[in-house]
Amino acid sequence: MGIVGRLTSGERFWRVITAVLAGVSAVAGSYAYTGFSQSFVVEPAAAFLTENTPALLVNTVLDSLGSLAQPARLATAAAIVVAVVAVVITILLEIEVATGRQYLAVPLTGVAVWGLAAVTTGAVFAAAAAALPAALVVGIISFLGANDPLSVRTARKVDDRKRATLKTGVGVAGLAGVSYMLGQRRTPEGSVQFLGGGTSPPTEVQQMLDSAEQQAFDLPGAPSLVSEIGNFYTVDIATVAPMVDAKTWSLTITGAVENEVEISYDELQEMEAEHFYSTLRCVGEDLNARKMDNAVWTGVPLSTLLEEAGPQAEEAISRADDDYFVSTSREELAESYVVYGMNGRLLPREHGHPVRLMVPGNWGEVNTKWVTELEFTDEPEGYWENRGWTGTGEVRQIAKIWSVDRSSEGVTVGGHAYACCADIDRVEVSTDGGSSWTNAELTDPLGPVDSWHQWRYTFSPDEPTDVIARAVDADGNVQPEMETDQFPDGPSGWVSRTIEP
Ligand SMILES: Nc1nc2c(c(=O)[nH]1)N[C@H]1C(S)=C(S)[C@@H](COP(=O)(O)O)O[C@H]1N2
Ligand SMILES: [Mo]
Repeated sequence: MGIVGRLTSGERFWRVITAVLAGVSAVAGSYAYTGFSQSFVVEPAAAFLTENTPALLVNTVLDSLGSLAQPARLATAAAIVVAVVAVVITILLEIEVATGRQYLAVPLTGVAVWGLAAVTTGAVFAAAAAALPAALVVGIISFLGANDPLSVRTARKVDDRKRATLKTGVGVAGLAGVSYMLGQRRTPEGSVQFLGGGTSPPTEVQQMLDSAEQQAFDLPGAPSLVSEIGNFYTVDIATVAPMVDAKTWSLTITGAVENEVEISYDELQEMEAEHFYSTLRCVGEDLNARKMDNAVWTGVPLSTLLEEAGPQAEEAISRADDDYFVSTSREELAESYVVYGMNGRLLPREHGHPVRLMVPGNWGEVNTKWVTELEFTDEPEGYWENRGWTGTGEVRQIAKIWSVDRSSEGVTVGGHAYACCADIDRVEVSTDGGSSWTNAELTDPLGPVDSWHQWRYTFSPDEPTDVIARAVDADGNVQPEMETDQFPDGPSGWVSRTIEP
């Protein structure tokens, strides 16, 4: 039995290819079943990359990729997942040889891939969609290769393995193609139900979506006036977004209140709801980053519930299923919403399904997702505040430069501008280092307040020119020039970009 546990380099090579094919089929199977959702095995890796890509790389490489940035990130994340799975299966195949038990790697692969997928995505059942194809590929290649690890190997043995692997490779390519099509149909945009259970958004929301679309500028590489659900940024303290069941969910209003209030999802649906545009922006983003988006939200004014509760304190801590918590003033909560709809659909899991808070005008972090409790107290605290941030309260006004487009008329520079409270009055552009300013073209306000605008400016530079943009709000406040980091209360400064002739 001296031969057990040793492989020739040829055999080892084909086993590594087997493992890679199994990795690819794990990703394909998972995508076919989950689409691009939080349960997709690539999603945790993608989320990790999003959170941990150095700002420098995001600003230089990813920004220059424009709309390809997201696919590039996904492709990298998919490659990482395939690599991790392949390494694990390679080890399992070695164990199979070492123990001399043919097909041992098949169940081991199933268990290992299932475990990895379940732990990273939190979706225990969906993880099987990754595990089964991976185990199957390992099994098929072993079977077709009829590779008996106990027998004396010859060149022919390697050939068998090679032929089996190549044949299966063709099958895996086919599986990947079919899975891609299946998964596309299941991506959140397609799978999250419409509000009211119909086959399209409620009429009022549809009108809001249409009117935004009509007013929007076409800015290549930048979102429209309403961000698509799959492209709307997310920021989470948890690697995997919690999965909260609407049936068992409730929101309680506790602490310093006259009456404790508890409301279920069904009760919330019975209440008078409003549809409104509202922009979210993350305090932790880089100045010109993409953590700012806009949607049409559907929810119930919190004031109704607050009247019932009778708060006795000036602040409340909202708490969530992922143990996130943040404080908001009573005044601001009275203007807030308990939201269960986004762009005419049920709130997607990654944005807080079943219910989140929307506190108009405030930094993203106070808009608690998966919210379960509102505790009134005179001792406010927050997850990020405990870590030194002061990211509650009004969002800083900002004009982003997100799009550069060339046409016969010249170069069109454009982007989005947002001021939380007094709305945007104008976006000014300078091409001479800030000595003179010209008004950019600006989209009309979408709603009464709290919604971004798009701006654009076309010119014909004859040398490389720095374009600077700044927002001015309706009270005449000019976006300050002074540059600061995002920590602790959000980035400030003017965004500029060098435009080649
Ligand atoms: N429960 C919970 N709510 C949360 C967060 C979180 O990690 N957990 N992140 C906050 C932050 S920092 C931001 S910027 C917004 C982002 O909302 P979005 O993911 O829907 O874009 O959610 C906020 N609400
Ligand atoms: Mo944030």
